[in-house]
Amino acid sequence: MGGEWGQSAICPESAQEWAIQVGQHLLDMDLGAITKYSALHAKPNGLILQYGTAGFRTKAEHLDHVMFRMGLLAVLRSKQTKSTIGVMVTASHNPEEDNGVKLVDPLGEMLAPSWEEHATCLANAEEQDMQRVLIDISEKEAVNLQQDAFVVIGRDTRPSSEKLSQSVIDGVTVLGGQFHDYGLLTTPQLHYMVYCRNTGGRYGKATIEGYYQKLSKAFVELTKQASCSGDEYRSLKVDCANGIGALKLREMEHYFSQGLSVQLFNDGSKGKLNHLCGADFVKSHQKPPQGMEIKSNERCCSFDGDADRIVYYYHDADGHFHLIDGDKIATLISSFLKELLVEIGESLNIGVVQTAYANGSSTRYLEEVMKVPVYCTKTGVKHLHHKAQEFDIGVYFEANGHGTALFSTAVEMKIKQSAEQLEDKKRKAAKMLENIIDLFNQAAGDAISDMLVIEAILALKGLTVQQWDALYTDLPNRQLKVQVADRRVISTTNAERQAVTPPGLQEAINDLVKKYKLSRAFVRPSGTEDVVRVYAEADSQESADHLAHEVSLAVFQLAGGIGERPQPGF
Ligand code: NG1
Ligand code: ZN
Repeated sequence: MGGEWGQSAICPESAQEWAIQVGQHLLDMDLGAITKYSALHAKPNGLILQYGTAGFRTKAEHLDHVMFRMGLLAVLRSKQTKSTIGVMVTASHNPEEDNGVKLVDPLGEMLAPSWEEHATCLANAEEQDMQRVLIDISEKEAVNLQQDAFVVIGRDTRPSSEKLSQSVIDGVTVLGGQFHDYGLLTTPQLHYMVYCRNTGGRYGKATIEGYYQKLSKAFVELTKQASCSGDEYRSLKVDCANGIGALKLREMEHYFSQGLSVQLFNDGSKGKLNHLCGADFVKSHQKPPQGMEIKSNERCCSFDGDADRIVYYYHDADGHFHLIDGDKIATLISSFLKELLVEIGESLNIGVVQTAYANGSSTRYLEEVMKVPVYCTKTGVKHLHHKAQEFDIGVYFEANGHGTALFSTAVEMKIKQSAEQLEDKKRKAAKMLENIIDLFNQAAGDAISDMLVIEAILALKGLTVQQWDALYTDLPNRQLKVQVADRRVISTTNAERQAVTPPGLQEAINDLVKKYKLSRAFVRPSGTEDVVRVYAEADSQESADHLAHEVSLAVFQLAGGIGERPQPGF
């Protein structure tokens, strides 16, 4: 920490007196130091932010105080859980000028909901209320302030990230926490580190080398068993969104090169982060990224800016673009896992978890053809992750390509035993499953890990990208955004598939949906942007587009639209 002491808004001595009245143990926080350092990371006047679906996200220049305060909060959470807590500085697929921060809980999971509220409270506290809010949180959560705290920090490649992660470190140190700064990491790598550290190394080594080795070993073992070889299965074009994924994939590629050769595009050497490239661009525009030349039937994929999402795509012989999104990834993975279980002779329960954005065809295919139960949760990976934990094997994916598979401890042990005890074919299948389990990042959706899982499955099954795509045909769909004065006027139920307020909106949507075949539509306030999202699907692209437009108009009229009325055409 450097620089001059700033002018503090509250006199440290009087704050100290007040704290003594509140409770003796509070003296364990150096309130004077907090006030002084906090003033060096002052909150801009009037700025209100909310800990949303993926932490805080906004323009980077507004985030210095939030970073400092999340450093403080991470220490309290670490003391409370007696575990290592992670702090990731990233704004994922948002434009380069934005940034964000999220906390990672002990098992690599997203922060617990009650602490999300504390995060919002702390981030919005005026300078003079900071101490009171910290004390409040400590009391509510019965934090033992004498407990040691350890925080690990990672950041993406945004120009603003290094300085902002230094502000997190300032927050950690002022509350007496210890830390390890991993520097540049993908978001899922930070989740992995947290998970490793809190499970005594059983999950893996908490180093970047440990991550590369664990995943690559499993991948190479798997692909050795693939009977199909040749370039078709062994090369892949990867659009890295000009982000951290490029750096980490480049570091890692020599570990797995005997199983797969990757060609990197948008590797950050020229273009801007997430600009006209990356998984979010490809999924929402349903077209290939700029900066990548695609020959027909070549297998390609895109990561997002912090490499926790992945989508695949290809051009067919007629030059048509085909997107393979998170739903089809979940289908490939769950089908493969189910087949392996049948081969091993184990009847374990597999469930697939999706959100309302999952294409209707994928849900139908999983339920009716694959006979796999499917569950729908609210948007945001924490909801999917928790639901997936209820199964022996839970596969979860958002349509946008964020997802992974979770295996219960009992399953992991059972499969390990089977791999040692069973004979021949069954043993081979159990070994395969053992390696697949190691290849997944069970702490969070991970573009690198998912890419290797998918590549291994395609090689083992001898599937081309077209054959994979042909599992089912997506229903045409359209996603739109509507600007409203206050998006909180929209509340939803039934995993966000129905609007409860404002009055009349759901009825209007129901009437519109009735006009089209195989149709479905829903609206919800975004958790990461100040917009209302509209989703529609129908039997043709034209119908999906019309329906989405009509629903947007209904939102605009009934939920306080601002600016220009939504126009047809995209
Ligand atoms: P919001 O802005 O709440 O729709 C978006 C994605 C989520 C999730 C978060 C976090 C869609 C429709 N929404 O959330 O799935 O990935 O960002 O990054 O894709
Ligand atoms: Zn991301």
